[in-house]
Amino acid sequence: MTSTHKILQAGPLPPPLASKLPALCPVEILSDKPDPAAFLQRQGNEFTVLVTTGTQGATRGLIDALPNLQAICSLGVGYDAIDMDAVRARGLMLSNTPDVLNDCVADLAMGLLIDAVRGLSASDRHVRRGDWPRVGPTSPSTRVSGKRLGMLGMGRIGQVIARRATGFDMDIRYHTRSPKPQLPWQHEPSLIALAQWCDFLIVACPGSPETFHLVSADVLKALGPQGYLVNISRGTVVDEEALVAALENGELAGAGLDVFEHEPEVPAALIANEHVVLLPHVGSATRETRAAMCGLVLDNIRAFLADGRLVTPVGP
Ligand code: 8YV
Repeated sequence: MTSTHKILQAGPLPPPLASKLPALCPVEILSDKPDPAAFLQRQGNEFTVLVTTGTQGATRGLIDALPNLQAICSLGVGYDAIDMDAVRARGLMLSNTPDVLNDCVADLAMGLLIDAVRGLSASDRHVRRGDWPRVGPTSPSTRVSGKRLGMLGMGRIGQVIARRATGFDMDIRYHTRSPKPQLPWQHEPSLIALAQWCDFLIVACPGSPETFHLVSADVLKALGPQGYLVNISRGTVVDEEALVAALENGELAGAGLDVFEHEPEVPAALIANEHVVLLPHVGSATRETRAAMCGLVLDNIRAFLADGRLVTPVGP
């Protein structure tokens, strides 16, 4: 390992990762600096590696402030918060943490679906409020097994969700830009048609300018008053204002959301809605998966420091 490298850690990282960085090469933590902008101006040219997360990201401003940057190693599979134009323009290497989180994110998607459709969290609140002995159990909910599942996105995580849904005897179709003929599920070229067909729509596509607000007011209308939306990908894929309106107008039955357009801010109208299950972006947040993600970030940094390559590079 060469001593010419220096890591800039953008912000807080899980301890299994943060604690191991200093053994690799010198590290500075940007978010700990009293005046991060002044720090970057003074010392930005010292850093060759930026370690960040899918949610912390890396703005063009940050990348521009690091003139000797060579590699960005990010914790998380999604890299929509990293300015890809700046990455390409500078010819930077970028790694993410794919695959190791597929199972836990898929588990959470099924959990959100069952919770929203069967009203688990709402029923839990009912019992805790003491309503059971006073007014009886909650009203019957909606069946999950055997229903029609529409998948928006059918990448690595989407395929694991679809396999889980197969175990619930669901009929599955998916919408992606191009069909994946090797998969056993039917491709639907129109998202509106998919939403019209399905009972439940699960969003599992990456966040990007191309997927921004793909789940529009029209898509929600097509999903309809008996339909449920689940989002475990990025809040930006769903027009959140349209979602709030659809839920309030009874144009949608409910939703299970792990991600939000302006997270960690969650609209008050969603918080007040009994038909919505809200989670604080915890899809990959199990000890086992976070350990695997941290391990993969470390593997990428080690490989880069040793011979200038990444283990899980993003892009060509
Ligand atoms: C992480 C994620 O919570 O992998 C992703 O894209 O959104 C999550 O697994 C996040 O990246 C860590 O900050």
